[in-house]
Amino acid sequence: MLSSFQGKLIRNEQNKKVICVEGNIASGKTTCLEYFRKTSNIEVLTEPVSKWQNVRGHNPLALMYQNPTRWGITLQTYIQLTMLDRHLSAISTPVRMMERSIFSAKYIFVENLFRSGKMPEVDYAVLSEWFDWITTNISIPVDLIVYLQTSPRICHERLNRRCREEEKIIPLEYLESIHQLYEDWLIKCTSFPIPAPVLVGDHPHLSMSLNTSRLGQKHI
Ligand code: DCP
Repeated sequence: MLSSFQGKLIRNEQNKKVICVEGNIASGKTTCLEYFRKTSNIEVLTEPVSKWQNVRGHNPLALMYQNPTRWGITLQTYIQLTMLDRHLSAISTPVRMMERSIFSAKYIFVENLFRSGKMPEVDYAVLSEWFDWITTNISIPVDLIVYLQTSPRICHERLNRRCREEEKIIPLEYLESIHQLYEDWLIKCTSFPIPAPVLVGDHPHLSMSLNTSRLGQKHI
């Protein structure tokens, strides 16, 4: 249920914790989340990729990969809406784990399209206005970010193995750009605000360290 506090819309779920699992395409987020799906007291929300592949009979995900300059804003506007819907849905258990967030949609994917010259400046400006309005007027609580830090080369191998139709044309360089943006955001803390402490899963060594935003990293 939504209510208002000092003009900002908030969800009344104070005692519930939200964990966002972040990482490159094919970094293993779904596998990680599926592990927790069997655990009671944890609700798991994977990304609504099937919606991005079929909105009223259209496939904006495929269109974006075919022509990012034309369809990037179409896909990212819809992703922003579906992620907001996920963030605001009622939480049924003490802990919610969700795949990615409205923050990485903007700070990683929209940013990548714009910086690589594939998104016109006006599209970037409109998406940024939407994002700023949402995050100014609606409270989107995140308690922890789990970052699956995986080498782009490993992601590329997995991508080729799983053969999702829309993703067949993704080159290694695309995954390297996404990786760099994630590193700048969650490890170097040099690009955008980080909404919660970051737990880093350092693949393939599987060691974990806690990055308390700009306070430095603490090993646990
Ligand atoms: N995508 C995008 N823009 C976003 C979010 C996702 O273009 N803001 C694209 C990237 C992928 C597809 O959507 O082609 C699915 O994204 P994920 O990487 O999140 O899902 P995966 O199933 O690849 O994750 P994993 O293999 O780690 O479970």
